[in-house]
Amino acid sequence: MPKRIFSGAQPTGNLHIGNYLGALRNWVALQQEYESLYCVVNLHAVTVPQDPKALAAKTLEVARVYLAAGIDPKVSTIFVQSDVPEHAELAWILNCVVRISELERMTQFKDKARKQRENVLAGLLTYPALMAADILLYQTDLVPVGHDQKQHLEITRDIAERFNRDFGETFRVPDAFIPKVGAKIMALDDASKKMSKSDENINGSITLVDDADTIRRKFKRAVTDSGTEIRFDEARPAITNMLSIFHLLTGKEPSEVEAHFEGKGYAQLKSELADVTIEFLRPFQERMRAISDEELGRILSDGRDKAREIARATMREVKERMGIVGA
Ligand code: AQP
Repeated sequence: MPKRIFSGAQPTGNLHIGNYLGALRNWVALQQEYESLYCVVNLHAVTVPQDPKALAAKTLEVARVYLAAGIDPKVSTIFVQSDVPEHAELAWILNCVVRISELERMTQFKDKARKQRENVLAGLLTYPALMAADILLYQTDLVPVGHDQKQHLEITRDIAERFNRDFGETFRVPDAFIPKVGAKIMALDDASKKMSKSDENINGSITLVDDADTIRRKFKRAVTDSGTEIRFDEARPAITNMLSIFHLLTGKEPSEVEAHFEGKGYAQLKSELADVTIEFLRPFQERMRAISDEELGRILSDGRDKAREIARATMREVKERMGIVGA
C-alpha cells in the first residue's frame, strides 16, 4: 500500500504566498511519492462568519489554485470537504472523544476567539475535531502543513490513539510534515505575526492573485528591522522573512542569497523580491485562468467520488466499533 497524504486549505479569503510556501508547494512535491488527497475545507471556513456568496466563489477559486500550483488531478484527488458528508459525521463522533479542556488549549482557538469577542461559535472550539475527522477518515500517514497547524496535528494524533485504545485499532496515527523553511511566513506589516488570509490589513500578505503593481506596493511598504545588513538572523525577523521568501521562490541557497545582497540596501531587496514574486505569479495566474469551469467541475466530482469511497469504508468501521447501528 502506498503511504497516504491528506491536507487542505480554507476558502476564507485569497490564498497567500505563506499558504503556498508553507503547504501547497510541498503537496506538489510529495504527490508522486504518496497517494494524495487535497481538500478545500469549506466547513472549516464557517467556524467564523462568512459571506455566503464570497465563500462559494472562494471554494472554487481555492480548487483552481491547487491546480495552478501543480497538483495533478491524474495523480492526486482534489475535492471539496462538504461534498463528502462523512467529514461532518466523523467530526461529531470525534467530538464525543475529545475533551473540552483539550480544545480550550488550542492557540488558534484562543487567538480567533479573542477577535470574535462574545460571539464565538461553538464550531470554532470544535474545529480540531473536524480537522481530525478530515485526516483520520482517509487513514492518512502524512499531513503536510505550515507551523500554525502543528498543535492541531498533535491533538489529531491524541484523538486517534484514544479511539484506538477505547474501541480497538481503527485509525492510522498520522505524522505532520512541516518544512524547515517556509513553515511560518510572517506578515509584511508586522514580522511578529504570521501572514494570514483573514488579516484585516490587506498589506500584510501577498496573495496568489495580486497583480504586479499591488505586489510592488506591498513590498515597498513592508516593515524592516533596524540596521542595514541583509542576512538571515533570528533577531531581525522582517529581513529574514523577506530573505526566506526570496530563497524559496528562486531556489538559491541562503548563503548565495546573502552574497547576492551583500552591500545592497533594503530598497534593492524589496525591489528584487517584488520582481521574483511577480515572475513566479505571472504563469501561476495564467494557469488559474486557463482552467475552464467545466474542467474544474469534472475534477471536483471525480475527486468527490474517489474520496467518498475511502471515507465510507472508514465510517462503516467506526460505527461498527462504537455500536452505532440502525435500521
Ligand atoms: N503564514 C504562513 N506561513 C506558512 N504556512 C502557512 N499556512 C497558513 N499560514 C501560513 C499553511 O497554509 C495551509 C492552509 O492554511 P489554512 O487555509 O488551513 O488556514 P490557516 O492555517 O488558518 O491559514 P491562514 O492563511 O491564516 O487563514 P485564516 O486567516 O483563515 O486563518 C496550512 O497548512 C497552514 O499551516
